[in-house]
Amino acid sequence: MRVKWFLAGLGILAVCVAVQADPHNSPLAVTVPVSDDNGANETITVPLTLPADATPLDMMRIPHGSFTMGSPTTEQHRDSDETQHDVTISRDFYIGKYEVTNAQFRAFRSGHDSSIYDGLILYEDNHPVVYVSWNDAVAFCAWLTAEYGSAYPGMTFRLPTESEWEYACRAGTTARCYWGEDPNQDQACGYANGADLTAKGRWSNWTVWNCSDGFTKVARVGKFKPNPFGLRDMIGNVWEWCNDWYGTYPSGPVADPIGQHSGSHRVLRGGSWSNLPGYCRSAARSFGEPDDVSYDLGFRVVLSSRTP
Ligand SMILES: [Ca+2]
Ligand SMILES: [Ca+2]
Repeated sequence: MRVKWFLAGLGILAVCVAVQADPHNSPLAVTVPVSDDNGANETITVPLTLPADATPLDMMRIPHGSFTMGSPTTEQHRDSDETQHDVTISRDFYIGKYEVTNAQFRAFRSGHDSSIYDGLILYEDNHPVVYVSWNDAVAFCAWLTAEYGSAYPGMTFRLPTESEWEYACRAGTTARCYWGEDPNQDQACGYANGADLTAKGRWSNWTVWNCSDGFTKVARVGKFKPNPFGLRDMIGNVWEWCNDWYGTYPSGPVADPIGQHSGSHRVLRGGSWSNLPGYCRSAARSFGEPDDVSYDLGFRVVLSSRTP
């Protein structure tokens, strides 16, 4: 099922139907704790066997804390599923500095092909991997844990929860995007690869930002300025699968939420190079079925002592 991640050129939203189960707000299971009072900005590199010049699988330590998830009702391009609520992330965790790349994913599944879009190749080593389903992303995380997990006792690789993703994306910011409100959509191009004037040069009917980011299609990961945590491409480039089933947010404060108990669609975050600019926001939500694949759906991984 195609959902909210369609081309900038369509200019309309599909009707989204998702199972709306009761919110599940109970604390997560705890395994071996991570020190919670230091180590912020620490980076570890998972020692994948990669081609020369391939971007490493760097993981950045994100300090625990609290934030307001969702968007205010006044936010430009807001959707109704972004109800604001306070979230506590109670433990530090690591998250990929970059989106998972083709080379990294091919260390797991050597034949993976991220294909082409309108004649433009998407399969370079340092392009973000695409044409990966939620199931594929979960399989990659399980493989990482099996192959490399012994180096990180008590922790496993997995997809971020939706709240971890937004906490990491915002990095303490509260505006529409981590570079600011950007009401005229002319500041984004240094920070994110979105649908921009470069892309409009090829697809003239697209709705785009009022700036040129230099990339018609996916960019190699890490080409844009980081957010305040040092993470790249959280907004834009490719949508990122999260662990959660999609559903309605809780209305009150929660700690370490993990989304719905069950559902039919998994959460996608961050917007993409081909998306309507309104989806390239910290609070914007989308979703897809667990076996959906597309030219702009990818992911990044978390290393954590918590198991959602
Ligand atoms: Ca672009
Ligand atoms: Ca992204």
